[in-house]
Amino acid sequence: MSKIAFVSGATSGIGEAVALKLAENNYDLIITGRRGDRLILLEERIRNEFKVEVITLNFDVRVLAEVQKAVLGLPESWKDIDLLVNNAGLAVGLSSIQEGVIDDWERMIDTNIKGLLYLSREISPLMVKRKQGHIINIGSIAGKEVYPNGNVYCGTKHAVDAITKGMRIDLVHDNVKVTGIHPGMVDTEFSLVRFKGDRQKADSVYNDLVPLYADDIAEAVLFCATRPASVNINDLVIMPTIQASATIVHRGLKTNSVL
Ligand code: NDP
Ligand code: 8X3
Repeated sequence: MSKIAFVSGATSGIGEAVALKLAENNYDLIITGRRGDRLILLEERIRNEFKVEVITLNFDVRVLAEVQKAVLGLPESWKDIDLLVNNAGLAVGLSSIQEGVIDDWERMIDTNIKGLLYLSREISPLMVKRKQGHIINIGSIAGKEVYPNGNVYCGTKHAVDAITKGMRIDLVHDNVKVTGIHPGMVDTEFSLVRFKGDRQKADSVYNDLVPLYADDIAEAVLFCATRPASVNINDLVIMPTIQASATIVHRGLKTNSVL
């Protein structure tokens, strides 16, 4: 029987790559996000390329009632979720604390912390009931270090790191694994979202370097999800080779690009 994975934020970037990777490896999938048109396209692609079942759930992780309705409304057999990948998240803006935009802060806190909590609150009891399951939280190097003007985004990802550790303690007696994966720079729509659609600014983040690609993180998710029952990967920090820390990046010609 196929395992069931629930992937939040599957409409682009890391979440989309994770969904495709898991489908390729025979997981049935629940894919979620706000952009319904993209969910439908991904659903079609997965159905065409892989012989697995797919359900799409179109909701905003910031809205508790929507999260509850989405999970509660799943067909009973789909509630046996084996793997939850808490991936939906974003950075909005890059400014000092004294010039910060309150609405940007709220979007990050509501999505990265509260959204992850809402989904975990709804899905972890289903795992506890079955005494099996695995939650993988996508944190960030920004949850391990802090960088200039990253204040609130870094705060939300530090919270994800702490919540991940707390979840592991709470769920250990019920045989539910909890893993944190913390990437450095990944070339996705992340910077386009952070810079509010400014393509030039977003592209400049990945200029002259070889970043991580979403598929690199998807590989790591698959690795963590497929360890033996007796093994859990607690924490993974994954960086592009050219990035030594949140702020130290070697920029040079893109000689290794796989694109
Ligand atoms: P993308 O912008 O490509 O993808 C973000 C995903 O999150 C989209 O599918 C988006 O879907 C979803 N999402 C955002 N807000 C909401 C919301 N309110 N409700 C539901 N879904 C939402 O970025 P990445 O793939 O890079 O980001 C994925 C995760 O990886 C994030 O948690 C990010 O913080 C983390 N990360 C990214 C890094 C990077 O360098 N790219 C590095 C380290 C961590 P939609 O808009 O359709 O709702
Ligand atoms: C995304 C990576 O370095 O922009 O989490 O914070 S970074």
